[in-house]
Amino acid sequence: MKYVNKILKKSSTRIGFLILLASLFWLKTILAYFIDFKLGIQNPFQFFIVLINPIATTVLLLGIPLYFKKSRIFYPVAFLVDILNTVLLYLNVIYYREFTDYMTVSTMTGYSKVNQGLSGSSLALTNIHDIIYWIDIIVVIGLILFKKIKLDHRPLNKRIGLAVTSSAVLLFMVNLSLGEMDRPQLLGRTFDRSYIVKYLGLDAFTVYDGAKSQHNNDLRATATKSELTKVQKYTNKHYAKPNKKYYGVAKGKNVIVLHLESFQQFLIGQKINGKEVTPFLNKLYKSKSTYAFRNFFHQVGQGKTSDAENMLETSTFGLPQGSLFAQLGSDNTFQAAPAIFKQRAGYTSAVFHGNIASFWNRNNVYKNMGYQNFFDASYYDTSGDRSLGYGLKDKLLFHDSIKYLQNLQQPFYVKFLTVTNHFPYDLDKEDTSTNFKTTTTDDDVVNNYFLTAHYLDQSIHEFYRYMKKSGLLKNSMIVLYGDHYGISDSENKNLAKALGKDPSEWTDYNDAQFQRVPFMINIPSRKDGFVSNKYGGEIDFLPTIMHLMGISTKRYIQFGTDMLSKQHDQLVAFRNQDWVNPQYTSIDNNIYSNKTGELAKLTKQQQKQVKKDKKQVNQELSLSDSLNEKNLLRFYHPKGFESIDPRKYNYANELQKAIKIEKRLGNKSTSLYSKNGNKSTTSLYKTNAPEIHHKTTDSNRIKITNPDATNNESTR
Ligand code: GP9
Ligand code: MN
Repeated sequence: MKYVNKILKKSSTRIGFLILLASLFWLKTILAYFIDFKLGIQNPFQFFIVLINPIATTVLLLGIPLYFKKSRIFYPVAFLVDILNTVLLYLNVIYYREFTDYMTVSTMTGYSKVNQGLSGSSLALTNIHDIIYWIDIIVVIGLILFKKIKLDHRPLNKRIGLAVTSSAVLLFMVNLSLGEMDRPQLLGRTFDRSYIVKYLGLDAFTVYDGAKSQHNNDLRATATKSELTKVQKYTNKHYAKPNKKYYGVAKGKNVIVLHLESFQQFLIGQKINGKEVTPFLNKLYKSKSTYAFRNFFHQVGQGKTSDAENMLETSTFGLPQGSLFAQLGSDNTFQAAPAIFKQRAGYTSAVFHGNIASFWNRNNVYKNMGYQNFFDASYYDTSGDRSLGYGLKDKLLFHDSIKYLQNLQQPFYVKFLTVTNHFPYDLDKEDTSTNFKTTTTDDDVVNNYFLTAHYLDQSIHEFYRYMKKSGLLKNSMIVLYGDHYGISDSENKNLAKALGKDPSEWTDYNDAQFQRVPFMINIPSRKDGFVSNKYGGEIDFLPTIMHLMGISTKRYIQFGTDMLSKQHDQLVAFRNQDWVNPQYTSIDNNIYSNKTGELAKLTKQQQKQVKKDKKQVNQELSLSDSLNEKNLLRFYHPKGFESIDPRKYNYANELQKAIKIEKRLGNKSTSLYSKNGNKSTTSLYKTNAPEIHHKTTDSNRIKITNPDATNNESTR
């Protein structure tokens, strides 16, 4: 009681009153963090950041009333700020219950295409404990009415306001640096909204998001159709017509994209201690049913996986900074693979990924792209040792996906996003195979990379065995690709050592050459496979695949060209404006000869060609940026393309929905399940994943959703 009286007395001064409001607001924010939101706190340091992150912005906001001398204004302003801030917190609590995500400014203002935000039905999401968000305000008002807290009418010195504001700013800077320490490039890359809330708090997230969407809106508002014409002029001229020999050879087949996380081309055929790192993929690479490319480059920027996905689905580039998925993906108009395949050839589409849906904003982007199904971490058991840093282990991802895959109508376009071969390449001992020993260099990243790549190879092999047994293989085209480098430039010298090369001779040129990733198109029904020397990159993926499927690309805006076409353009642009072509590699405008690996001595004629290439690289990157940043595709209506209404997409209860479709179609259903005489095919799947056979729930294990991204996140 004495203590309470003391607080009440202190609260009867203006500063004391603000401290009371601020402490109560801090307390309820923390309660929201732990009761309603899932921030995925991974270590004590993150716990500490979460505890302090509401302070700076609360002090900043509750410092505003200090600028008002008169108590008549001071107290109402203080309440207003506190109430508005509580409204923001509470709306997010309700929104989170429905969408497992935080409210963006465009959702609040009703601008968002993906979802309308809160509706009447959201009221159903209120909870009895929600009273904690409001009770403090009610109690404080009561205490004032009953004169337990007295109003302080003495005028305030304005300098106090300034002092409080500046301390809040300083505090925020400290908070931000702590966040960046744990999560480099936190704001630059915006992996996931939940990260910004975790490190900087809800207020900071809202302001940051508001500023970004204002910027996007400004850019879009200035957009004109003539800018679209410019883009179109370029892509029309650049179009490469299909090669008759390959056009439509995979018509009507399922398209199964296997995303090989952080997988570089040098792994193909690589032996360590006399053993192949990826024996199965090596076989596939050389198979007579595979069209493989040895000079295929990743072209991602800071958006890494999401940039690769964007290029694959749309044949437009990622952004010069940050991730297109995260920055524009919620509202942009896409004319992407799943929508095109559905509309032109009746394909069902699905993504299988054992990480949380909000990572890289996939939950929103996929809807705008027209993905019909998204099986994210919530569809899998990711507990205990079943998952690592970025989610469900690959062997389990494939194994546990069959029960969903088999109910989808064929032909389907599906994508499996693997995660185990991801920096820092952690793998549990139980998942390492006894007959493959990795290198023993001083660099554990390099040593472990071979182990996780080996594991990924086994996962793919198991999935292939299932595809063969279930009959899926012969009706499918399987496309495998590596999304980006796994070993960063800063570690390439250590890699060189592991590969028996001299690290002292390693140059920028070698770094660039190591940006090769696999691109293999395996069509088991074909016997005319090859390994091509043609140069290309991720931007070329979609036109190549479409032509194989027998779908013309002519009417779409795409920056890549079909790698099987005789007119294919072999100039490969990197996102930082470096480039390669079959003769040269340009790094920071230094031109290297691919023959010698040395700086090239160019004739006048060659100089002219190089200049032309450089111009084209800049042109295509900037046209792609203008297309995406200004959302120009909303003005473009290719023949027969029905625009996507993302609100019609919902990724809950996918299996039930698929079964309903099966039932409706009856004996016309083309799912694997129906084709198998309405019997499950899951028993055909054989995996040696130890996690299947035992159950462990070690709560100290790394939980998914909070990958520890440290030094490997630099981009080219
Ligand atoms: C996360 C996974 C990894 O879901 O796709 O993304 P990355 O860090 O490679 O961009
Ligand atoms: Mn990746």
